[in-house]
Amino acid sequence: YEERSEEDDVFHSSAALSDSAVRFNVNLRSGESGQNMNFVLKKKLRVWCHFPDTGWELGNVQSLSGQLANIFLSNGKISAVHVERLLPANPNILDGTDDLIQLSYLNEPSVLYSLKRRYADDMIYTKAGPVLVAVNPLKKVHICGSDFSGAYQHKTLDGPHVYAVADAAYSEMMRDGINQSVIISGESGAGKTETAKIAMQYLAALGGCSGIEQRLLHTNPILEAFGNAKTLRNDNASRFSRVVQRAKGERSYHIFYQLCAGAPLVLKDKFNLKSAHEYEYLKQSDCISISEVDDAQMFHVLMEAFDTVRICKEDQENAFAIIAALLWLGNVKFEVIDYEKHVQVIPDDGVKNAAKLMGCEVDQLMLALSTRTIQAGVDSIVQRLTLQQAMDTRDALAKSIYDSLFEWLVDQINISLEDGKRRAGRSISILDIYGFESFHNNRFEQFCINYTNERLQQYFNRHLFKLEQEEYTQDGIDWNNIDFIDNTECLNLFEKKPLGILCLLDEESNFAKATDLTLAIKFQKHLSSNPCFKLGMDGAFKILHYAGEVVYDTSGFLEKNRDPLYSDLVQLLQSCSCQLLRTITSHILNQSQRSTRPQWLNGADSQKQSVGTKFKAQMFRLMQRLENTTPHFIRCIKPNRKQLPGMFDNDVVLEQLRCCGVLEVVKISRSGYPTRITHQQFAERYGFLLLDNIDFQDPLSVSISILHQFNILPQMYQVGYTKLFFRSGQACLISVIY
Ligand code: AD9
Ligand code: MG
Repeated sequence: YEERSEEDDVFHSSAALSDSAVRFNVNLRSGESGQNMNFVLKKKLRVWCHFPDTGWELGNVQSLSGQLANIFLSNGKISAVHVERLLPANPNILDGTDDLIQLSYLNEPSVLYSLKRRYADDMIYTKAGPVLVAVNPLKKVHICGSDFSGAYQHKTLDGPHVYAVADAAYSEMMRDGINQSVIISGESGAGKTETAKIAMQYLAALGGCSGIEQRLLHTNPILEAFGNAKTLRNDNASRFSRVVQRAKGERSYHIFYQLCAGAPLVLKDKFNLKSAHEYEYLKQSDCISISEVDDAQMFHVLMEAFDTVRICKEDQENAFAIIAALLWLGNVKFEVIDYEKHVQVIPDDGVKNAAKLMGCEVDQLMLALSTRTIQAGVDSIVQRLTLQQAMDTRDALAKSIYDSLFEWLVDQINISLEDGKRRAGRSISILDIYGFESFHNNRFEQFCINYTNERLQQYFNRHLFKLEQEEYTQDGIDWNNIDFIDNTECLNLFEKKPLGILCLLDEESNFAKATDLTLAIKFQKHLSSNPCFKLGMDGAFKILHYAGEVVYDTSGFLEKNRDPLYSDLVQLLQSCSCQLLRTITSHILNQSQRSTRPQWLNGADSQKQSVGTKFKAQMFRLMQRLENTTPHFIRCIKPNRKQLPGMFDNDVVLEQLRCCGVLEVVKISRSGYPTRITHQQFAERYGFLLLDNIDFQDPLSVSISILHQFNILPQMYQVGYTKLFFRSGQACLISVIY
């Protein structure tokens, strides 16, 4: 820090109450993002003081004495604080500003304070330059509905809102003829799915009430019943792969409980349906109900949605029958029959009801679940399964059927929405995915979820930091790069060939004798040099994600990645009399005929791509789709970890703001040049306004002359090699010139 020399005396005396000022160049590292802040510290200045125990507190400078400042805190106390623990606060007039780029001082406490102030008044949306920040209210707030959407549509309201984002996407699509996307990100429970629904409501309202829009909205209860589940972080989490197993206190997909609770008597009789407590797949995690959620009522909502979306009654009933079959499948038990722990299926209600609902003979199902046929040349050998193998086989069958059912449902919804017409044209995509998760115990599911979030963060960084700054430097304008947390290294850890986690996992999955331990050893051997990887205890490993460190337990990784479905089962599925089951699983047969799997898995086994590889391919397709759109970003923030309304936990919020680089986004948009136009276009559009009748040859000179003629302040633009770059807000300046 640098003191003004002529005022030395004043500072070093105890004469604290001077009006003098001192310029500080504070580099305060609070957590991840260091904050260089150049400001003049003087009496009465509103400042943020950092206390190690309580965090940031607001106060006013009362006096200065050397490196210490006496601060009159907002709680009435006076405290002597080292100058390095101070940051300038914004004048009250900026309290609750709706765009963070307005803040005179951009630092973490100021951003946090702004969000908190607004949140206290139920203003959950705030702009951070081009990004909309949405803090989850965890209660009903009256800022949505037709009055509000109408007001945004007619531009009588224009404050930050999901409606404004959806409206911008729509207008840009119409204006530029380019596909748009609304990309919603945030941790699990941060409010992505609710936000996506609000965006959909707005777009549906724009389209009117002519049918398809309403049908589109009704797809939500269906997708949520089959795609969402209660987790420890969110009662309605968008999740996957949890049909057969999950952590204590979590639930499987809502549909299972809804069916048990709400199915009409006819269906209950037909499926021999019991209460959810009686099914192993449901009761194993000690959580059957969700407080304040009535599963029976939700089942009725679901049936109504099915009707609205025009899924026919027969398909609905067949889908429910498959759900019931899965519940019974989970109750299939085995008994060990020899010293080698080979098993046979116990012929009880479980297997009988499952077979009946699937439409196959009980004996057939019993055989398929307890044996495997191996092809050895022209001969086939039937091998009995061990207990573990048999249970894995049963679970793989259940997962595979559920997965197929979900895909089929999505297809049906799409077919219904198409109304028999192929709708080609421009589109707005809304992306809502499962959010970043870190539990005490993290497994393959969390690994996949967090990998997805890492990819999405990369997309966010690329668009808001990389591409933006690259364009400045390429066009040769003055620009000091703004740092952001680049997660390329972490993505490399996952995706690098041949030594990234996904490749190594596939390689190990191909060895018959591989175990969780050999996998952990392989990781250690090849990944230790990556700074985002650390080996943990007992086969666990740590990944340093953009959103924090997560410890993963390798147990089950290999099995879940292979997810094998033996051909005995594929054939069984194809011979079932349940038509829907045959339809939805036919793709599994096709896959198994096409694929090339290693020798040891060959023979009669179904040969699918590994789960990790399939997942990565889906991720790449998704990114490719997004690349062809103009993105609009919404960052959802969780105000606390307890899912409680009205509780704004500074640390929890700050951590999320840091991880996703909100402060840096604001910095870039404040000092950056969001509006740009090529010299060519600018000259063509505005050249005729030039008073001097000089016959300029090059568009660059024309552009500069126009700017000079209209006295545009030099700090408002920069002239690049190919384009003019304007500061934020200068788009209107261009139209004023016009
Ligand atoms: V996950 O990654 O799918 O686990 P999301 O999707 O981010 O997660 P979700 O939208 O499901 O979270 O929100 C969690 C809960 O917060 C909801 O069930 C609501 O109870 C609550 N929530 C979220 N957004 C709003 C809102 N705009 N208004 C009221 C909300 N409540
Ligand atoms: Mg969700």
